[in-house]
Amino acid sequence: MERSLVIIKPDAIQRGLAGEIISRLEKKGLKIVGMKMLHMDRNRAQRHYAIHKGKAFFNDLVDFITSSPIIAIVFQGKNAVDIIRQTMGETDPAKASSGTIRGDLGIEIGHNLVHGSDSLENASGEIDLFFSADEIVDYDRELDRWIY
Ligand code: IDP
Ligand code: MG
Repeated sequence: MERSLVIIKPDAIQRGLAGEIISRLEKKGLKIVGMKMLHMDRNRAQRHYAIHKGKAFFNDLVDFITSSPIIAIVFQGKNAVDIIRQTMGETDPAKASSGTIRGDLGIEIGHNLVHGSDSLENASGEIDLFFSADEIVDYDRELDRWIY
C-alpha cells in the first residue's frame, strides 16, 4: 500500500474546510495513518518546497504556508499518491474540475487549500519531513475488505 503526505493548507484551516477536505479523502477509501497540526517555520517550508526554489512564486509560497497553522496527514491506500492528486484536482482551482477539492472550494492558485505528494519517491521524503517513524500508526480497518 502506498503512503502520501497531504497538507491542509492555512487557507483551508482559516476557512473551516479542514473537515470537508479530510472527509473527501476518507470517503474515497483512504486510511489516515498519521496526523498532526503545526505551524510550519520557514526552514521546514523551504525544505518542503525546495523543488520550487528560484521560481517567481517561491517567496510568496513560503510566506503563505508559514502564515497560519496547517494539518499534516499521512494517507495510506492502493495508488494513494495518484488518487489524492485526482481528488485534489489541478493546481490552479480555476482550471480544476468540478467534483475535485480545488475545483469545488477554491478560486486562486495561491490559495488552493491542499497539498498532496506528486510521486511515491517524493511522498517518502515529505512524510519524513513531518513525521518520525513512531508517529505513523499501523492498524487494521475492518471496512477495508469492503473497499478492496
Ligand atoms: P501542486 O501543489 O499541485 O503539486 P506545484 O506546481 O507543486 O503544485 O506548486 C506548489 C504550490 O505552489 C501550489 O500548490 C501553489 O500553492 C503554489 N503555486 C504554484 N504555481 C504558482 C503560481 O504560478 N503562482 C502562485 N502560486 C503558485
Ligand atoms: Mg507539487
